[in-house]
Amino acid sequence: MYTQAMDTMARESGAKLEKVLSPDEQRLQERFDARIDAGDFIEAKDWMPENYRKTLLRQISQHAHSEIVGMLPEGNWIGRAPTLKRKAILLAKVQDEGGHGLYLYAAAETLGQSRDEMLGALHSGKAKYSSIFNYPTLTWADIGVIGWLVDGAAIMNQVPICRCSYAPYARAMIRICREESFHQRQGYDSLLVMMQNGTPAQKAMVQDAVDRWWWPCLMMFGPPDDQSPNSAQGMRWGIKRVSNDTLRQKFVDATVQQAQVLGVTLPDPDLKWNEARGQHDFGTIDWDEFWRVVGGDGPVNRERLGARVKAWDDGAWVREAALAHARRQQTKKEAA
Ligand code: BYC
Repeated sequence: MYTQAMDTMARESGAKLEKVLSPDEQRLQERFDARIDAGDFIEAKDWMPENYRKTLLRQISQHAHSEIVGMLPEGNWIGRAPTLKRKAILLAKVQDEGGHGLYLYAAAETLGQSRDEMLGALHSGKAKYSSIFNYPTLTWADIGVIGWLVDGAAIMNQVPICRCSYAPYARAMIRICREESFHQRQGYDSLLVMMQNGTPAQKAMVQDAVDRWWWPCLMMFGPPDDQSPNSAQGMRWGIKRVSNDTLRQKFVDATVQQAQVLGVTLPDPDLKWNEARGQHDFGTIDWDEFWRVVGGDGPVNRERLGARVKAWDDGAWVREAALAHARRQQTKKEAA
C-alpha cells in the first residue's frame, strides 16, 4: 500500500492516513495504489494523490528548466564552431534542447500549473535546474565533452524515465531519448577527431575539458541514495525507476571504456575495476561543491539566470505580438 508520505499533517499527528481521507478518497487512493502496483500508466485525467501530482510537477518542471538553461553553455559556441559542419550540428542540437523543454513544459502543464508560473519560479531563482549548467564552457572541446559526458549522463538517467508511471512524462521522454543518442554521438565524434587527427594543443584541450567536467557530471545524478530525500517515495510511485547511485555507477562503468578508445584519462586516481563487485570503484565526490552549486553559488549560476531573464524580457514583444494576432483571429472568427 502506498501512502502520501509528504502528507506531514497526518504523519506529524501520528494519525493513520486512512483517518484523514474521506471514504470516497480512500477508495480512489486504493485504486490508484493498485494501478501503480500493477505497473499501469496514469493519465492526466485520472485521479491521483495530491503529493504525486506535486512531486511530478517539481521533477518535470526542473527537468524542463534544465533543458532550456542547458541551451546556454552550448549556444555560446554556435558563432565560434570551427567548421560549417560542426556549426550545423551544434545548431540542431541546441534547437533540440529547446524542443525538449517545450515537450516537458507541456507535460507539466497537464498537472495544472501554467508555463508562466513555472518560468516565474525559474526566473526568481525559486526553481531548480541541473547543477551541470552552472559550469562555464571555456573551449571548443567543452562542447564535445558536453555531448559525450553530459548527454551521456542524461541518457543514463532519462531512459528509465521512459517507463515513468505518469504517461505524459513517459511519452515526452521517449521522444527526448531518441534525440539524446544523436547528441551523445556527435560529441564523442567531435572529440575523436581532435584526439586522432588533432595537434598536441588540441589533444591537451580535450583532456583539460574532461578534467573539468568529469566530477560535475557524476554529481548530475543527484545526492547519494542515503541522502536523497525524494528517492524512496519517487520510486514507490514509479516516477523514479532506478536510484541515483545505481545510475551513477552504470555511467562510470559505461564511460571508462569510451575514455580508453578516445585516449583520455578520467581524472580520478581511485578509479579502478573491482573484480569482486564486477563494477568500477571510484573516488569521493565533493558533495559540498554540489550543494553550493545547487544553492546558487556555482561558477556561473548568476550569469545563466541573468541570460534567461534577459531572453524572457527581450522576448516580451514577441509574446505581445502573438497574443494580438490571436485576438485578431478570434475577432475575425466571431464576425464571420
Ligand atoms: N542539479 O532527493 P533527490 C540535460 C536536487 S537536462 C540540481 O535525489 P530527486 C541536457 C533535487 O531536485 C538534465 N538539483 O531528488 C539539457 C532535490 O531538491 P528539491 C536534467 C539537483 O528528484 C541540455 C534535492 O537535490 N535531467 O541533460 O528524487 C543540454 C535532493 O535530490 C540535482 C533531469 O532533470 C542536480 N543534478 O532526484 C544537454 C532528469 N540532483 O527538488 C543536456 C529528471 C538532485 O527537493 N530528474 N537535485 O528541492 C531526475 O531524474 C531527478 O529529479 C534527479 C533528482 C535524479 C535529478
